[in-house]
Amino acid sequence: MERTLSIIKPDGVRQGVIGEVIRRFESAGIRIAAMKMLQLTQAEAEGFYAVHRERPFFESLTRFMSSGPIVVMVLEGDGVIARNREIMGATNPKDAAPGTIRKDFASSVEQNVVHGSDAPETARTEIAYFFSEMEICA
Ligand code: IDP
Repeated sequence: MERTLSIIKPDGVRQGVIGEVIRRFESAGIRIAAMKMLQLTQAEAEGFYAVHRERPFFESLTRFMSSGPIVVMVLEGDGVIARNREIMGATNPKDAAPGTIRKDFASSVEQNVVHGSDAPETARTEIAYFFSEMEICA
């Protein structure tokens, strides 16, 4: 069974769409195997997004990601990495398909409500960034 890391970003929490985002995952038959709410420091956000450190938006992105509480979840299901990214929609809400979370709730390419791992190896690293194996429910 595949696992992926999902984050409801600070803009999603501020908009009050935690429940709506979770509803979309559960309606798609995706199981939530772990969940918690926390606020990242900027250093922790930089650690999480380390692959983007050379990008021009890195400073702004990590400031945004540490600007308020987030909800982090481990999602589980067959092909959940790709299915989660379909439910999320394209990074830029302007390019996101109708009915996706980003199309419906994102305000910009940066403030785009949700994060989802993009591949099995990234999923493993990202899950381990937030959860110990004991915190993940079988
Ligand atoms: P993804 O979240 O759809 O996988 P990535 O390209 O991995 O997209 O980018 C990570 C995050 O960085 C995005 O979700 C978004 O918040 C932010 N980001 C990506 N591209 C830009 C940009 O051009 N300007 C500002 N922020 C960006």
